[in-house]
Amino acid sequence: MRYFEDLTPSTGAREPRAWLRSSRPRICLNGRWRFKLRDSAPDGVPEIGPDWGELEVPGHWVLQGHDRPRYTNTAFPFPIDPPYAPDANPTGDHVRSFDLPGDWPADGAVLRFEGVDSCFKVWVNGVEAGTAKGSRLPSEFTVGHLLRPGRNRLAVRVHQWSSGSYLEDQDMWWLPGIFRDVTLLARPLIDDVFVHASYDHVTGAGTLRVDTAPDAVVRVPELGVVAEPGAPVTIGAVEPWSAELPRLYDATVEVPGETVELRIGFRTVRMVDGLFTANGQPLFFRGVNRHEHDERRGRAMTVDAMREDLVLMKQHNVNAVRTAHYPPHPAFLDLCDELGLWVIDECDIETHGFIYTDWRGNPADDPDWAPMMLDRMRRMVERDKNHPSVVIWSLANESHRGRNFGELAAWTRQRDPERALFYERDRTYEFSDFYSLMYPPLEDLEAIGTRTEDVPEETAEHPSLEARRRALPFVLAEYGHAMGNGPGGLADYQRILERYPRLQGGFLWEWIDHGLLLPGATDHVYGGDFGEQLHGMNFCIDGLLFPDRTPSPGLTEYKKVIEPVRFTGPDPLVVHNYRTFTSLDDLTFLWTVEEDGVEVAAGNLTIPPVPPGQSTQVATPSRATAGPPTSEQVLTVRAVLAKDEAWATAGHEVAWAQFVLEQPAVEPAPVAAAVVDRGEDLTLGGGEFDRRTGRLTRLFGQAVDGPVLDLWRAPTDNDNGQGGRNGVTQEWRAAGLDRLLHRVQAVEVMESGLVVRARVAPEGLGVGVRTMYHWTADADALRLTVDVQPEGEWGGTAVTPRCGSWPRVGVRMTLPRELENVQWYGGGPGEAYADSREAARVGRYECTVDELQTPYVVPQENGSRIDIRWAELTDAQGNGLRVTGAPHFQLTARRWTAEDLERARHRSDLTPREHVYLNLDLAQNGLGSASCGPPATSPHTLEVAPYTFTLVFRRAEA
Ligand code: IPT
Repeated sequence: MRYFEDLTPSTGAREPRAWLRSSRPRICLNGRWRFKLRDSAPDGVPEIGPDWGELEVPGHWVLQGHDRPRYTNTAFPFPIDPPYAPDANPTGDHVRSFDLPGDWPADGAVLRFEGVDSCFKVWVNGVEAGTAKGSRLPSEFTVGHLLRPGRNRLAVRVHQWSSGSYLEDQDMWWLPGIFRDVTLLARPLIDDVFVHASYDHVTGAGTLRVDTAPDAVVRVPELGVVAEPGAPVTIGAVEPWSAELPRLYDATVEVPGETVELRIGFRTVRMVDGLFTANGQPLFFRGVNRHEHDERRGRAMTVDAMREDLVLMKQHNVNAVRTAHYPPHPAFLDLCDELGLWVIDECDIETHGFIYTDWRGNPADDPDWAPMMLDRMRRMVERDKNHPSVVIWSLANESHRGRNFGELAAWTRQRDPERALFYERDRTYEFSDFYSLMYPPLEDLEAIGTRTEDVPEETAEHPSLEARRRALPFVLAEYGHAMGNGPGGLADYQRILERYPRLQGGFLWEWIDHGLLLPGATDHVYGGDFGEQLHGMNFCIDGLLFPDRTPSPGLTEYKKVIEPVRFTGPDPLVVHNYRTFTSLDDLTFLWTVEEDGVEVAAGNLTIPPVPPGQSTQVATPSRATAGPPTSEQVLTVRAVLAKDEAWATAGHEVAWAQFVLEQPAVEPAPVAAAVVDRGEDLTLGGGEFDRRTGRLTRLFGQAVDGPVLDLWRAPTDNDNGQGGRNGVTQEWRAAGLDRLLHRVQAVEVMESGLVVRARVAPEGLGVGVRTMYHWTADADALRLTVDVQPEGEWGGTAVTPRCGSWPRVGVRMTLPRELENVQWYGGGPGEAYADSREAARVGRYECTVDELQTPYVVPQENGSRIDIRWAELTDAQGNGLRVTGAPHFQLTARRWTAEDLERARHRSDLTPREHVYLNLDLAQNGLGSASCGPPATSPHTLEVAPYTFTLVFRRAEA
């Protein structure tokens, strides 16, 4: 059997050990390598030929012009024929030379690969040094005896498919290559270091034990520690490490000829009474699942991009990361130690594609595969064992049940009893310290919180396993599928997560969109863009960041929902500290009072010390007004950083809240002006109407068309559901909402104004909406009240399904393209929807129509602003229209129609038309998370029901 298909994890590789910063000489072998791609695995030693090109290492050849990247979600892009690879097995030969300096130590050398996808063989000066599998894990080979003075030649043959691929079916692009660093190290004298640094939260003492070379000296200068390996040292008082206060102590481990530099964090994690604790306190994860992704470099991440990820997480109140679904580049964990995040480090194991054999042959349950799996667990634990940020080892993702996990768990518990274990997919949770699920509906989460959840089938007949499972704390491994526009419902999840102690938080799916920008391209690609038959479409475009790392509205919403400081009020105004370990001393509290969005008073709030978990009452700032309120008065309170932190500068906002202090009296109805009948058209106040259609043709001098009732929106990924399941789009289309026609029944000139009666209904069906547009006017305002009455069989018939909700209820109209500047007073600055609106704060905003668009990789409904009191659309001279709502309305404006948006598959498919298309909505349906989870639920759904709303149009003038 060929080495890339056998079940040997590696040949010639050294024992796994910690990732260390050593003073021993090293040579970085990243850079330009010679490269040749073959379509199947060749024999013999790679030899550079005239047809060889060059390749950047670390990198993926498929992102550098050779072959193509491939995306599947669960399906293996090769037959399920373990452990074999198809003959068509893209194989990249990489060759480079390097010079050994004259002073290179003569006592040996180690060649280290941080990550090669998926299997490789390495030669030094034409002699084989070894082979390895395990893409996201390091491999080291002893090569001193193969080196020669001066010029040396290194050759690496990388096979895209191997037996290892059956363990690497994560939902992501298949990206072969040497994608992490390659280094030549002088033979380590300190082979390994295992730091055990615990913290006693009762006494405040730290205990340090460092297992390493017997002749080494361990030093922690700041603590005056000079210790021997293996001997525990107690330090009377240390500052503990936590994600909130990531205190690190510099340390060294020294032998003659080598110094290893470490950063030690003292912390103790433990299960106490069924809860996962650190330093004596139960933890609560406000987490994200993070894949390594760069729009151009794939998983060949730069340290800058890693830091950017973590800075953005910290800035958005995220305190935990699950390294979905493999160990990250080791530098990432260093940064987690430094910046402060709790980490679930996940092993590079996922056998998801075996769902298509109904799990027949699943490696996780086949003892022949145990060595390959255990090898991966060992390489992760040994590499990452010195990071205080890593508090939980995850055995794998989505690999069903399997006895091999018993072996992984047993080995890990013995090797590192100081951390917890996690595995979500085995419903007995036999090998996990946590109960966990993905994407449960709210009711299920509530039941888990109260320990009243159903007994899983798998433990039904095993009372002791079931009792164990039921006593476990719960962590949401994945929820809130951020595909396209969404997720919705985060505030609802958070409310339940925070209510029950058993629920220790969760990890949103997922951090970043996996959209790729290929060389020369301007639009991101996803599955199917190369005409592949088998692909996962845009299912991995489901991040809180766009592919270029710009935060999406979903991340802004998450930041608000998980704020570590909360305010309730306005009277009494109470500040709550939701942190676990730290007070609020690092924050400054500010307030403003605005009248109709204009600041009229501001100041600082003085807050007494608030210990973690506590709250305090403060005086409500206000600005007294005499007489009945004539404007809306809003109090905003904010908590901002008092000084610079490693991840943000002073003034960075951590938390905020708003309270409406006063509401103005309702605007009186305008004195009725009379309709002027001019035959073909009618005039009422500032409006000119087409007599036949009852639609406006001019509005305060602007050429317009509409408004007409609109119920449709370009479906979002979450509207569509997963493979048609849970989605609402199907129901909406079945009810014909995507093909509504209008029939004007009457245009009636009344004393009170103009009444247009219409029926809006889909082709082919009997359902419809009786719509009445009632127009009245006075000298400067034109007022429209829209009355909507569903009629017919919305509840379904024997042959048509029920339609329970509408995408939107509102009106649509077209405006001149020049009205491209938007100003509004209401929710902002970003988009918001019924179940994703926590981050929208009331204020005055302005931007262009183009800036209103949220650039989802796959075009879909986006950009809606919520709670709008008034909005203006004006041209460059400041002339245009002003709209006021009663009640508040939602607004979208774009240069294309909802239908254009719906048809587009990529952003470049959207071409601006000659008009601005304006939607003024009473409401839209919530977003939900049904692309992989539950749909929007009441009260965020827009029921099929009668509705009435009013819009007032005025002239906007410069
Ligand atoms: C879950 C996977 O763990 C994750 O990798 C991703 O595919 C996610 O779904 C959807 O984007 S598995 C699913 C069966 C819940």
